[in-house]
Amino acid sequence: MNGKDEDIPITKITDSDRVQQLNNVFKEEFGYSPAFIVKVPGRVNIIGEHIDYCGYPVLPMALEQAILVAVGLTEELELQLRNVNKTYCKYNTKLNTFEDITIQPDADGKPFWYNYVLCGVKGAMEFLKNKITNGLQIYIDGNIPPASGLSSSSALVSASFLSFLHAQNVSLSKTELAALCAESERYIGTQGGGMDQAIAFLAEKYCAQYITWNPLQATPIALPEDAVFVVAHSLAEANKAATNDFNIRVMECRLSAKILAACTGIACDNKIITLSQVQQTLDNTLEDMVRLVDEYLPKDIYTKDEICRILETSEEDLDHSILSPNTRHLKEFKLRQRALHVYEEATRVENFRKICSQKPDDILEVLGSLMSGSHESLRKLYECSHENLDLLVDTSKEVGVHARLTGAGWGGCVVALCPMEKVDMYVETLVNEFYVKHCNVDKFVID
Ligand code: ADP
Ligand code: NG1
Ligand code: MG
Repeated sequence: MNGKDEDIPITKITDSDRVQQLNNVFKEEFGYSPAFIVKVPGRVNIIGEHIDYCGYPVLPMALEQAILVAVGLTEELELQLRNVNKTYCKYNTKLNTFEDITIQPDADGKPFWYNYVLCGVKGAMEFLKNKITNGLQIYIDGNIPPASGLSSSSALVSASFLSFLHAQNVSLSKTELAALCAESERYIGTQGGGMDQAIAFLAEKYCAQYITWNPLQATPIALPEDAVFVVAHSLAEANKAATNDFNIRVMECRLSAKILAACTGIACDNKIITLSQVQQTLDNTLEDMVRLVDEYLPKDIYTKDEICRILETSEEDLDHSILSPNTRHLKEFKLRQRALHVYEEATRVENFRKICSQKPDDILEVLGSLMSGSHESLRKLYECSHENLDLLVDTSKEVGVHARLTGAGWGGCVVALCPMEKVDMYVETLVNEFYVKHCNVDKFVID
């Protein structure tokens, strides 16, 4: 922790301070102490971006920053929400059935903060088939930077789901919780994979997790001891449910999978919607899949008409069997670029994992190059970067540090792999060359 302005005393707020404060504000508001407190961490994804929803493994690790939820039980079947951060308004609602819980954004299409809590509650009530015995009074304290690719949304959804379930005296395994929370978060409108909820429940201290799907599994990966993973904010926020950018990418991947399946002779009545299902069905390597993308998806842009022709389907069918409500109006899609990113990023994840266990002498350089490759692909093929993210990555490169955007992108954070002995120099460079020069920031808290 450093402070540029030496006069400002900066004290780190510990978890137990936060719990104490939360207990106090809960008691002030509701007149009694909470029955229990739930904590769910944010995460940084080391590598494997925008491939979880295509069925490919990812490599995230949990952060210290977390959502804390203090819960009290009521006989009345109602939900009362309060937030330590007063920019997040109070919210109360009756709890009837999960079907009654509507999750609507504001007039500008941006979700209300409490919609994420409602996702968790709706999902839990659906799982419980509306058989609930307690209402909840909830006080929330979060310190994961919101809308920054560090999974504040999933920590909030997952903490709400878990709080609700525990309040009804129901328990589930961690993998069941992760899968149900991933489904619940889709009520917000984004068709995400399950990475954020998986790491929220399956993280372990001091390692990343290699997360695989069907069945959901997490394998701890020890990262090099002389590496420091620095997370730096681009100072641009991006709420994923407020635009259709995220869902467009998910749909483009689904459409590419459908076309690759059709062109390689996989039966038309198949249920294939992910690029990994195509690979598995063909029993191909990832390299083979890159070649198939070149062969069968040669164009930069595909029109909806063209896609319908290739898939021998109607626009109506495409709209309802593949596309999400907020992407049905689109007339053009980028398929080659997105599929290429997915297969190559999946390859980078495999290589990253291999290198972590082989531990070659130049391990930091090799892992770093994979992270740089990931960013280039996200910038050029997936088009989900942001000028500030690119600037952070380029600034890092100038001092020999590899960095990449982490999370969905369009803003948020980068994660950099920095050799331990370079950390002070690296952080100072980011402060001077990015935050001061480009963002006019002159006060810092570096955690
Ligand atoms: P992220 O990359 O952080 O997951 P999302 O766009 O998916 O970003 O979700 C961010 C949204 O989650 C915020 O705009 C806010 O509505 C909600 N959120 C995050 N943290 C909190 C918090 N501490 N309290 C209330 N709402 C929060
Ligand atoms: P963020 O940026 O934290 O909201 C999203 C998705 C992940 C994953 C990443 C990109 C959700 C809840 N999260 O994360 O599943 O696809 O983008 O790798 O949809
Ligand atoms: Mg999110």
